[in-house]
Amino acid sequence: MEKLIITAAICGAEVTKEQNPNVPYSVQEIASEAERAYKAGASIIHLHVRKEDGTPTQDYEVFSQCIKEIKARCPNVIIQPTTGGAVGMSNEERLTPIKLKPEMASLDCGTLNFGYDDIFVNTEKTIIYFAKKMKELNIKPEIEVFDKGMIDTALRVYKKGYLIAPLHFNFVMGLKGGIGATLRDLDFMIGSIPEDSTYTVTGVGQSQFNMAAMAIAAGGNVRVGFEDNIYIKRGILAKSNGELVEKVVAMAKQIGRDVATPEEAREILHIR
Ligand code: KMH
Ligand code: ZN
Repeated sequence: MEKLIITAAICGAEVTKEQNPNVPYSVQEIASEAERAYKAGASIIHLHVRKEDGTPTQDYEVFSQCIKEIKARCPNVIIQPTTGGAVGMSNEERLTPIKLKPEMASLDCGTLNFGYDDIFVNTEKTIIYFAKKMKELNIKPEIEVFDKGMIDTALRVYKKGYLIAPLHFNFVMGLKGGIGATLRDLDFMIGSIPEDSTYTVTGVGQSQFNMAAMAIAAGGNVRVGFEDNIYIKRGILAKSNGELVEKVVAMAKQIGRDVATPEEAREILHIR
């Protein structure tokens, strides 16, 4: 089995300090959380940024400062800025961080009800626009799919020539509005992607570690972090993203799966 790539989604756009005081907002807090996750074994940092008051932003300067600070503290880590941003942002706003030419960026491949009362809009035209820009800048997209139909959309976009194989998917599972978080759902998603693809599994909320266990055993990769889950176990808030990553590393060790360094992750994901 390939080594396990762990992604830490350290901050997200929606989660707040009111929910867990350890959620980072400032550049220094974000960089410290990235460092904790990296030291625990994360090779990819999925990056959202905030204004000082916690409001999500896609501001070029804030991304630039965070990336600089993370690079200084986490040599060689893969930084994957979001192009999803937060619900309601414009396409141009969402695309801002790719101007910094990161190695990777997220590429959301469909529209869905997002939680209880939001709609996260990604038309096929938008997806192609984003994919084209990433291809031009040689940025490896992490194809974010919240449901099976989004895999089909991504494959259509690939067939039109806007994505380069092997594709890398992130199955985001257990979000209200998207696919569930069960073994049957995961098996369906894995069986729906091309054989040469790689994939990461993100279990949202309570399903985070169940889904991580399934992904580790199946040979997939894992994303954890405050963006998706703020608890280390039921009812106990996580002290840091590092603590969440440590738990995944321990789970992998239990079944004898080694964890990839950033350089090994680049090789597995064909990042050139
Ligand atoms: N905040 C969500 C609306 C991504 O990073 O690409 C979108 C999101 C996905 O988090
Ligand atoms: Zn995100």
